[in-house]
Amino acid sequence: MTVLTNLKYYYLNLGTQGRGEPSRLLLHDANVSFEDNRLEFPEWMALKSELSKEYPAAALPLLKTGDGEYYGLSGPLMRFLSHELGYDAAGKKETHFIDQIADLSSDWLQDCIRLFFQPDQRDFHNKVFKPNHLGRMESMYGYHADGPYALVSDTSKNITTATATTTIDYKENPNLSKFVQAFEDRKNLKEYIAAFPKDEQPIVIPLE
Ligand SMILES: N[C@@H](CCC(=O)N[C@@H](CS)C(=O)NCC(=O)O)C(=O)O
Repeated sequence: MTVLTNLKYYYLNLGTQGRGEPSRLLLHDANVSFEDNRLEFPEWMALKSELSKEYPAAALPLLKTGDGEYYGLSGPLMRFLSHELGYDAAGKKETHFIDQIADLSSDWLQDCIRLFFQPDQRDFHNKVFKPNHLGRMESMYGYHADGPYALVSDTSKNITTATATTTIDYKENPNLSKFVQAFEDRKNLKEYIAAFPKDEQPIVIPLE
């Protein structure tokens, strides 16, 4: 078991948007303290060239543990942390179900991230991609009808879904609504989520 002490977490300075927030939420949920480094792009480029040997994946998010090891990329890092923190699903079938949600969440996030670079595509995104992603999640979170969590009982891998960069119409998506409410009420997350900025604007990254 890796000792999760003296943790240094790295992601771009994108507020709650992008791929950085799920692991932050997981660490907060587990009450694990960490140094939260929100990097400007040039800072990341400097770190990236410094780490080229130790961390060939060379992308964020990234966690450095107290023993000097690097663990990165949103899905693999969530799986690693979930395992180390004892949040794993109980069996193969449950693990597979959660993995499917993680995969769909990643697709959703990627479509949202594309909008950082192509904000003019937002109408198309809202009309075509967003309903598709919402429909998939609504179906996954409705499968175990006793919800509110993906597997009924709570497990951290729900966290990826909770932070997809979008707004949700809760009337149209009752299963997701139930999940988000339960998630936001979690003991160690309540205060943290309540302090999220209320006026966060969609990220726009101009192409050089
Ligand atoms: N599939 C990876 C994607 C990683 C990725 O592309 N991260 C972006 C930030 S969201 C990044 O590091 N961009 C800067 C770079 O590639 O140097 C994940 O889910 O973490």
